[in-house]
Amino acid sequence: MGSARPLRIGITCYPSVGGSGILASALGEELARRGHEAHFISYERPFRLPAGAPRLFYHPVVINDYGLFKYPDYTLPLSVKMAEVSRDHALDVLHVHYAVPHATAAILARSMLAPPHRPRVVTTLHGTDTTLLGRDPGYGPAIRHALRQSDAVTTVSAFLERETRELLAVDRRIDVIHNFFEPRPARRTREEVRRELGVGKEALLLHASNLRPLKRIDLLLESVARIRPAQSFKLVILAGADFSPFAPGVRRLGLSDRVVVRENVGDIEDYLQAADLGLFTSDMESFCLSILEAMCFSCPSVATAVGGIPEVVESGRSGLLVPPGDADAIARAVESLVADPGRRQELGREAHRRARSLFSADVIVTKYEELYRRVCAAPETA
Ligand code: GMT
Repeated sequence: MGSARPLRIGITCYPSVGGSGILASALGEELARRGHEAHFISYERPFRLPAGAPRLFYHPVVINDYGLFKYPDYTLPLSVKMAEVSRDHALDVLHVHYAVPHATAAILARSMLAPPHRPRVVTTLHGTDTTLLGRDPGYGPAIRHALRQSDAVTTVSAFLERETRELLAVDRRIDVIHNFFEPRPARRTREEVRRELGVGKEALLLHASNLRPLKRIDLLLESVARIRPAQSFKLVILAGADFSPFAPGVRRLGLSDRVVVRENVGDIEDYLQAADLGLFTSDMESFCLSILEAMCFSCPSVATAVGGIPEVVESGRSGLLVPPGDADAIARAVESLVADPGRRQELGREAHRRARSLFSADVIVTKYEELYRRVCAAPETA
């Protein structure tokens, strides 16, 4: 950063378990560590945000429930809080993660302020804000407007940049800044965690997600049910949502002694370091942060070749990619690595090297800092 003055960045994200919130929290933490101020503005404190860290602040958005409204409104109180924090803390930038409704709220907040108090607005698209909501006629025009009005727009993969241009007809500069992950030290040993999960000599497969339909938990279970020998693995599912709707599927497929579920785990590092292989069966991912989290622990993944995943994993070098929706292909790829620990380790070593060289805080946070400085030096977007 040299001798440039520290920046004051407002960050808005979904604070619950989910890749965009995890990324935004980690970014704020790293910015504060580098001497900047990071002000989180959201309805809850992001769950991985450390308490008491210097230069890291949280400003809650209070939502009142008025009887007149059938649906509670978040966008307006969020924009008012964004304007208030921007003015009171002289924010340079409002950086919003996930366009809906955060980008719209930020544009509104900026227009509420007199010119000297106006922050620049940076919008980071994470995935379904383009690929799902961008197609929705009830959202698309508002997203397109907010992207045009933002001072900078970033996407977490080149795939998502292309999708955004195509689906939202956005003709402006978009910076691709991939996700990063900086693991925290595990709190327990690998052996302790494997003991907790009841894993002996079997290979430990790991899946982590919020279980939404596009994660294809049905396909995940169907695929592991086809792995032979059936006793060669256990699968731990780190569920960021209630797993009970999938429990009948586990029983029906005879997987009750193969699948262990842990819901809403904060210390994912404990499990990541204990795993041998990640397994991700999504129909769509703009990036798939969970794959990167595993790579940081030298754990390669078998994953579907969709969206931005091929930017994260080079198939055959740092993991194995398989066609989407193909339970047999997934099972065969997993079997090949369960049976060959040497090959697994080779892929794991390359996965770790790739994670550190392309997707570390050092590389990625520096890109965000450069972007902030660029938009601050440029004239305001009208
Ligand atoms: O866009 C979403 O579905 C939500 C978002 C989240 O909060 O989990 O996920 C997206 O952002 C992550 C972080 O950038 C990416 O790793 C995920 O691939 C992406 N999800 C999809 O594209 C479906």
